[in-house]
Amino acid sequence: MNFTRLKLYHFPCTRSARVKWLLHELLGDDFDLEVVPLYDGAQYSPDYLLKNPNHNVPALEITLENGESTIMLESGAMVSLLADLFPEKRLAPAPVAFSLARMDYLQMLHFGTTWMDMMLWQIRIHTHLLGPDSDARTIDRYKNKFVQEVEPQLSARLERTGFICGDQFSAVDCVMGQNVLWAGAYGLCQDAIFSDYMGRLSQRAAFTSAFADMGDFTLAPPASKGAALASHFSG
Ligand SMILES: N[C@@H](CCC(=O)N[C@@H](CS)C(=O)NCC(=O)O)C(=O)O
Repeated sequence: MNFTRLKLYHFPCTRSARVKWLLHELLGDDFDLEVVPLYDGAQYSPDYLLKNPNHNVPALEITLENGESTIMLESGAMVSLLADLFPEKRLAPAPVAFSLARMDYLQMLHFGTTWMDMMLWQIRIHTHLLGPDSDARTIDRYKNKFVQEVEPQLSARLERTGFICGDQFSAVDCVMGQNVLWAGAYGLCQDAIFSDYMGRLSQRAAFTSAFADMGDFTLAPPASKGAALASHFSG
């Protein structure tokens, strides 16, 4: 079975930008995009909850060749699947026999979408989304952990090679690039090594396309909507 069309449910600069960026790398503009206005609470509409009970973006709608469609959730899984589906684009080491390159690629893809993501998410919700439930100690704890444990690991890689998994751009960089932008918005990843990395990434046409909507994003929901969303918005 193959697929005939892809549609991404997206909100600017969020985790769905990882997938949007990779789709631009793989398909140019030949995919569908629907913005889900998160700060209006559109992710809680009954229609959207049927697609994604986790009320978040990204969601990837995959139209199959028999005309049916299916929905995939989780940005890390999407990046992994999509990069493998287009081997000719060479954005992922092939999943064949054991290879150190594939091992490292999967490790960093999951590190970016789980461990790093968890810290950035805690910092984000406690800084901008939880209102009176926010806890400054949680922000400090995860900022310190990020600076002491995550940044040195990424820096060490970027001192050796131009991209996270070597001298060649890979799908992992769509995750890490978005994470570094996210971290930067919270005062992290400030060393020159990260701005140089972002400089290299931002030269890519697909990066420009993926973040062309950056101006539509604000870190905090508009004040009028923030309080209503705070009780259930997950970041
Ligand atoms: N683990 C999920 C997390 C997705 C996620 O939480 N997305 C946020 C934006 S970055 C969202 O849509 N939040 C809206 C909400 O929870 O109401 C993934 O990586 O796809």
